[in-house]
Amino acid sequence: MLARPGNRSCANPAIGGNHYGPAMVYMSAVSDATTADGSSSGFKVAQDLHAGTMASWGTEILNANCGKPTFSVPQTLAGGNYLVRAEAIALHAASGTGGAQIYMSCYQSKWIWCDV
Ligand SMILES: [Cu+2]
Repeated sequence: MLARPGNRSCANPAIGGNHYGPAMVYMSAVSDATTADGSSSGFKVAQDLHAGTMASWGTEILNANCGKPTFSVPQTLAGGNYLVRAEAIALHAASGTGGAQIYMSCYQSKWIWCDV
Protein backbone atom coordinates (compact mmCIF):
# COMPACT_ATOMS: atom_id res chain seq x y z
CA MET A 1 0.00 0.00 0.00
CA LEU A 2 2.89 2.27 -0.76
CA ALA A 3 1.38 4.90 -3.02
CA ARG A 4 3.44 8.03 -2.93
CA PRO A 5 2.94 10.03 -6.11
CA GLY A 6 5.19 8.78 -8.86
CA ASN A 7 6.89 5.92 -7.04
CA ARG A 8 4.31 3.15 -7.09
CA SER A 9 5.23 0.40 -9.51
CA CYS A 10 3.49 -2.92 -9.90
CA ALA A 11 6.96 -4.46 -10.31
CA ASN A 12 7.45 -4.01 -6.56
CA PRO A 13 5.29 -5.53 -3.84
CA ALA A 14 2.79 -3.16 -2.31
CA ILE A 15 3.62 -4.63 1.09
CA GLY A 16 6.75 -6.76 1.12
CA GLY A 17 9.38 -7.92 3.58
CA ASN A 18 7.47 -10.96 4.83
CA HIS A 19 4.61 -8.78 6.03
CA TYR A 20 2.16 -11.66 5.71
CA GLY A 21 -1.31 -11.21 7.12
CA PRO A 22 -4.98 -10.64 6.39
CA ALA A 23 -6.37 -7.76 4.32
CA MET A 24 -9.82 -6.28 4.82
CA VAL A 25 -12.01 -3.49 3.44
CA TYR A 26 -14.48 -1.60 5.65
CA MET A 27 -17.12 0.99 4.87
CA SER A 28 -18.84 3.41 7.23
CA ALA A 29 -21.82 5.66 6.60
CA VAL A 30 -21.19 9.35 7.25
CA SER A 31 -23.27 12.45 6.74
CA ASP A 32 -20.63 14.16 4.59
CA ALA A 33 -17.68 12.19 3.28
CA THR A 34 -15.76 15.37 2.47
CA THR A 35 -15.60 16.40 6.12
CA ALA A 36 -15.91 13.08 8.01
CA ASP A 37 -13.06 12.44 10.40
CA GLY A 38 -13.13 8.65 10.29
CA SER A 39 -14.38 8.26 13.85
CA SER A 40 -17.61 6.53 12.78
CA SER A 41 -17.77 2.78 13.19
CA GLY A 42 -17.79 0.72 10.03
CA PHE A 43 -18.71 -2.66 8.66
CA LYS A 44 -16.53 -5.13 6.81
CA VAL A 45 -17.30 -5.59 3.12
CA ALA A 46 -14.36 -7.80 2.12
CA GLN A 47 -11.62 -9.87 3.66
CA ASP A 48 -8.79 -12.07 2.50
CA LEU A 49 -7.55 -14.02 5.48
CA HIS A 50 -5.44 -17.14 5.00
CA ALA A 51 -6.33 -20.34 3.22
CA GLY A 52 -3.33 -22.46 4.09
CA THR A 53 -0.65 -21.25 1.68
CA MET A 54 1.65 -18.24 1.79
CA ALA A 55 0.11 -16.99 -1.47
CA SER A 56 -3.33 -17.04 0.15
CA TRP A 57 -2.51 -14.39 2.74
CA GLY A 58 -4.44 -11.19 2.11
CA THR A 59 -1.20 -9.25 1.81
CA GLU A 60 0.01 -11.58 -0.96
CA ILE A 61 -3.30 -11.25 -2.78
CA LEU A 62 -2.84 -7.47 -2.52
CA ASN A 63 0.66 -7.77 -3.98
CA ALA A 64 -0.60 -9.96 -6.83
CA ASN A 65 -3.18 -7.25 -7.56
CA CYS A 66 -0.63 -4.40 -7.61
CA GLY A 67 -1.66 -3.27 -4.13
CA LYS A 68 -5.26 -2.69 -5.12
CA PRO A 69 -7.90 -4.38 -2.98
CA THR A 70 -11.06 -5.37 -4.77
CA PHE A 71 -14.46 -5.58 -3.16
CA SER A 72 -18.13 -5.36 -4.02
CA VAL A 73 -20.34 -2.71 -2.50
CA PRO A 74 -23.23 -4.56 -0.83
CA GLN A 75 -26.30 -4.38 -3.06
CA THR A 76 -28.47 -3.57 -0.05
CA LEU A 77 -26.42 -0.51 0.84
CA ALA A 78 -28.42 2.70 0.89
CA GLY A 79 -27.18 5.57 -1.24
CA GLY A 80 -25.24 8.20 0.61
CA ASN A 81 -21.79 9.16 1.78
CA TYR A 82 -19.34 6.55 2.99
CA LEU A 83 -15.77 6.24 4.05
CA VAL A 84 -13.88 3.24 2.70
CA ARG A 85 -10.92 1.89 4.63
CA ALA A 86 -8.56 -0.75 3.25
CA GLU A 87 -6.42 -2.38 5.89
CA ALA A 88 -3.70 -5.00 5.98
CA ILE A 89 -2.42 -6.50 9.21
CA ALA A 90 1.16 -7.77 9.13
CA LEU A 91 1.67 -10.60 11.58
CA HIS A 92 5.43 -11.15 11.27
CA ALA A 93 6.08 -9.51 14.65
CA ALA A 94 2.78 -10.40 16.28
CA SER A 95 4.23 -13.06 18.59
CA GLY A 96 6.98 -10.80 19.93
CA THR A 97 6.82 -7.58 21.86
CA GLY A 98 6.27 -5.55 18.68
CA GLY A 99 2.75 -6.80 18.07
CA ALA A 100 0.85 -6.88 14.81
CA GLN A 101 1.40 -4.00 12.40
CA ILE A 102 -1.63 -2.34 10.86
CA TYR A 103 -1.36 -0.61 7.48
CA MET A 104 -4.40 1.27 6.31
CA SER A 105 -5.61 3.59 3.59
CA CYS A 106 -8.82 5.60 3.67
CA TYR A 107 -11.01 7.02 0.95
CA GLN A 108 -14.09 9.20 0.86
CA SER A 109 -16.87 7.96 -1.38
CA LYS A 110 -20.30 9.09 -2.36
CA TRP A 111 -22.64 6.37 -3.60
CA ILE A 112 -25.71 7.28 -5.55
CA TRP A 113 -27.94 4.38 -6.53
CA CYS A 114 -30.05 4.44 -9.63
CA ASP A 115 -32.89 2.02 -10.32
CA VAL A 116 -32.77 0.90 -13.96
CU1 LIG B 1 7.11 -4.61 9.63
